[in-house]
Amino acid sequence: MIREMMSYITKHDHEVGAAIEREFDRQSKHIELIASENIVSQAILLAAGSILTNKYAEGYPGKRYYGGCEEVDAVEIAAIERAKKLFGAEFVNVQPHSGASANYAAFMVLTKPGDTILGMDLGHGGHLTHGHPANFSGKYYNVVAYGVTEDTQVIDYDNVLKIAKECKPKMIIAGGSAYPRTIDFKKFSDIAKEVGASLMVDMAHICGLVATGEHPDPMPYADLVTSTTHKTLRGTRGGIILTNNSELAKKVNSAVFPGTQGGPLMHIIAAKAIAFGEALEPEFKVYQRQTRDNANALASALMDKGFDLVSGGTDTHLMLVDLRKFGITGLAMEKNLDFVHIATNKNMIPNDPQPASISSGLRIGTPAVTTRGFREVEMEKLAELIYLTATDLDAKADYIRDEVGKLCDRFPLYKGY
Ligand code: DSN
Repeated sequence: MIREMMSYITKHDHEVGAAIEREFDRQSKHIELIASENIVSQAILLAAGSILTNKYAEGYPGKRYYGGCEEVDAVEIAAIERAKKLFGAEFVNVQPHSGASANYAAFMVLTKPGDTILGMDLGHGGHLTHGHPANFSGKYYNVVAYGVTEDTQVIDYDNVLKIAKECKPKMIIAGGSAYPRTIDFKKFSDIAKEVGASLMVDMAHICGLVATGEHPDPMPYADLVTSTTHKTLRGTRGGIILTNNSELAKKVNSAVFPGTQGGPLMHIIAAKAIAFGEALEPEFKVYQRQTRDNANALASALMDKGFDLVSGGTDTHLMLVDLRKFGITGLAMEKNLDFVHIATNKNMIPNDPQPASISSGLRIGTPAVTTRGFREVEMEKLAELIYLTATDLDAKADYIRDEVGKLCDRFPLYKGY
């Protein structure tokens, strides 16, 4: 099916189709360790490429600004009901185009421009939309940041409380994009209550783990929870907002449409509905457990090879390698791994002496390789290949590429495509 779709596109538009075919080849023959990426099912791919892209449906099910919305209503209702069940949420908005769009709408609900917000520093594992100066969140808000401790490199909740008491934020944000440890949402909620702030949780990275109980659930504690749908959740690229508060739910709907978006992407909402359906299957829990077990195995194997990991390990699907001991930057390591067909990304470590464009860290995650079928024994092999890349690339590049090729052949991207 995928092969036929690609050759159809190439016949119709060679420039674009050939690029898609080359990208399919890259994904098939390279090992994907970028913590925020995954591999969706063929049903999700087909729904995302379906004729629902033809439809305008501004508004919400039963209250649209266009005719002919009966079937897209059915699709959006399915997505909402499945997401409610999956996350134990009373209200879900499935229209945000992305995690950043979901966060933008959540900010509109819980804050006004000029308010003080307290989020995790990007350099300590936070996210661009949690107050970075180059993002809307940093431009329109008075941003105060918390980080991790100097020694244990985990969130110090007493310090978060101290900062919150000093800056009296309107909203506190919990969650990040490179924090490898469990987040205590109850502690964040207690802090928010103590200083009279709202609590927004961005669970984009850990969404799949939360859905299956592999990470504590933010729903009982947060005013609003935002997420992407394409990371550990293994769905199409997109965003969602969840809440158990009916008043906030109405405001969320207005903030998404017409507040920050126009017509929803109904083909993407259909693909999200399928992803939520897949995540409700028992197999998904096994997958999330294995993703964590693999991360744990890879973290241990890397530490055995002498690598330092920020916070000394992981509780989730990702880890952050501090490369300084090996005398190589994050940028150089990312490029060297790419050269041997392993995809990762450079990442700042806490108090990084390097600028973000170079970085001293490498972020590694196991969602995509676990989807392909990799298990603990393959994590040992990956640790060996990463170690050789860091220490002996010139002599070992051919060996590493061969080993990557063998793994990719044993665990195909799509079976019987
Ligand atoms: N860019 C995403 C990540 O890689 O974590 C976060 O939005």
